[in-house]
Amino acid sequence: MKLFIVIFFCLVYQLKYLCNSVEASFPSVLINGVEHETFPISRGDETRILREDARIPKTRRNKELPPAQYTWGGLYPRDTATREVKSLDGIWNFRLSPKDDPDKGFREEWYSAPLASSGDVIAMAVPSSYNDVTQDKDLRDHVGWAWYDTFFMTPRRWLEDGERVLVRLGSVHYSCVVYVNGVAITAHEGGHLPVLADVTLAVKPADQANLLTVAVNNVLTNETIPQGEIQYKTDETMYPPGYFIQYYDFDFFNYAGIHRPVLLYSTPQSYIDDITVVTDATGVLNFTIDYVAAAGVTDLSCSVDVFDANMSSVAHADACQGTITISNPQLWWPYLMDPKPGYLYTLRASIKAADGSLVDQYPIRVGLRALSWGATGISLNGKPLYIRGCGKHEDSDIRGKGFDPALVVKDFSLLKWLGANAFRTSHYPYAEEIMDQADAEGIMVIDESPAVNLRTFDETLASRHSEVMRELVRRDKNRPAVISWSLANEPRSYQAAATSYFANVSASTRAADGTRPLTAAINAQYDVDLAAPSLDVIWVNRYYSWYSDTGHLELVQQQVVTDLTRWYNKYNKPVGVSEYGADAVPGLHMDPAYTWSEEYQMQLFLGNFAAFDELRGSSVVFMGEMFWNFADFMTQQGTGRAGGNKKGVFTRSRQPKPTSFLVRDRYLNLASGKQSPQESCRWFKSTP
Ligand code: BDP
Repeated sequence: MKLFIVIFFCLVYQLKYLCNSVEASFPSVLINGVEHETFPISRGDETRILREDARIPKTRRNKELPPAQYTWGGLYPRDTATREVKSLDGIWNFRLSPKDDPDKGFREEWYSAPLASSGDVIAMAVPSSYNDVTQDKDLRDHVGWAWYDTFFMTPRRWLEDGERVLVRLGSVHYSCVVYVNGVAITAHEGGHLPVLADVTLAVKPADQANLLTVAVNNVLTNETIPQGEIQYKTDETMYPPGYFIQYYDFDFFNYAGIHRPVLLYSTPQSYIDDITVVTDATGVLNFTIDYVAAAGVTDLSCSVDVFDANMSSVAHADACQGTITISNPQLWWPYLMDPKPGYLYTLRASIKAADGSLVDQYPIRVGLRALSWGATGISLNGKPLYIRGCGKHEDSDIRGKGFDPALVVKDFSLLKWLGANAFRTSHYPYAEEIMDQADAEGIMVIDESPAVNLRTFDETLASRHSEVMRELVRRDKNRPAVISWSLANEPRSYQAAATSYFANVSASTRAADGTRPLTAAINAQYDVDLAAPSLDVIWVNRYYSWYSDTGHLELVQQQVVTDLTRWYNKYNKPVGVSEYGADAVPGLHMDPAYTWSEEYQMQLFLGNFAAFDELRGSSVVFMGEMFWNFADFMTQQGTGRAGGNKKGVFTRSRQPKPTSFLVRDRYLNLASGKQSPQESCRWFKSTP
């Protein structure tokens, strides 16, 4: 009874709290030619807005910026015969703009001189999220603008040779303005995808240092992807004046900052802008080289050389677009599907001047493989695929979402230890360095957009979403590991507007790349979801015995089988489970299994395994299983989260929970086909 009363009061309190939070609506501003809700900085009833010229200072208004820079991060910077790369990673200077005065840095022009000259700075690691690197709660929970700066030198030979000079930030979350020597060079919206700034005209002579300033804003609104909302707490009896929070309902911490490497690099004035490769499983490789010719340059020509893994030349063509055939092709195979998984050729594209001299050269790694899908499932090189994988996060202690090569190596090592052949980039595009590793290790990727937990659907959001998909496709289109584009995770796809929304985003994504099936990780029920008709294959997130029928592990098998069979019968498209799982606090043991214990997590996995085996033996085209999650990860604070989400089969520091051994046993058996997966794990099942 006491408990009941407590719960009742909690509910009443919660309702009141929700009613107090109003969704303010703000005038919009133009950022990069796109209308945006402005960042609210005061109470809902006396809203001030960031002026357009506060975002993009007068010195360089957005209308002067070349539009291509907003959507194309360019080819990944690599050292080649014609290009050079310098890392700008390290420890930069950093300052937050006060939460209640977010435009201070713009008003006071913090970008016009070193940050240290306009106030106090702290040291900040780049790349890293800024949230967890100090003991400061305000920094961890900051909402609004943060400022970074550092100095760089431009190598003399780049300037003497008249090279283009570029700065590329692998990802900045969420939106940013990049300045060099006080001039706003570019702005980008959206974390998880690269930001490219052509700084050729802004850099100083080689013997003078250049100031690179990056202003970063982590605010999410209903028009950003992912969505969020600034909520004002207007009851001044309960909240200080002007109090607001950043609301978001996705289940991972909204880490912010410069998350991926920052690279300074050069290219010639005429340069290779993009390369597109489409292969099959017979050694045929179609290629297109897009280049940009410098003013006045007319007669450039292209050639392509293909090298095997030992860098021996295996094919050559003189064309900007065409087909080459590689004899005795070594195909790209996923891990445990071939003794040499992840075999990569190198395709080196060159552009040459009329006299035959080399102008620009750029290599990409290419895997020869053919992907097909249809009513019977997904096949690679003519062999049916069964996906054994998981959802992941870019997440670790201290760094948050900051790129860390040691973590990448560890995670691939663990994925292979598990016997996994795939992961989904839940819930946003991962670093290119991670994707490179997936290509090289033969780990397939379902490449997901940042559209996590979409709450509303309209044309503005659909066009932004399509733009993000085009950016993602352009970045990852040549990767053999990418076997599918995931448009979204758990959209509210039961809303009527979801039908045209997903038809629209699917059509534009298919137009960008028709060589991979489209999907989404759906949590709506099969009879109300409106996204699936626009998808090629259907993945669903299902938490039986965790978020529904909690504690009733005996129901898992039946419920998963019933649910997936319904989806399949309705659409006759391949179906799979993209998420299932249970939180387990490392070291918490309770037998018989009880929620949050390691035993409960294990039993829940076993129930799902049994369901998957039943589905595999049925008429359902069941394409695979992906547990949630690879490792424990940080979330926003909440009563349902104990120091973050604990659904990892590894801890956040990548140590195994017992469930990881069950997965390993199953995945290795599935891969080898030696022992039926039903037979494996028998020793653990509570009912013999
Ligand atoms: C799913 C979400 C995922 C969450 C997971 C959970 O897709 O982001 O972390 O639930 O609750 O619905 O653990």
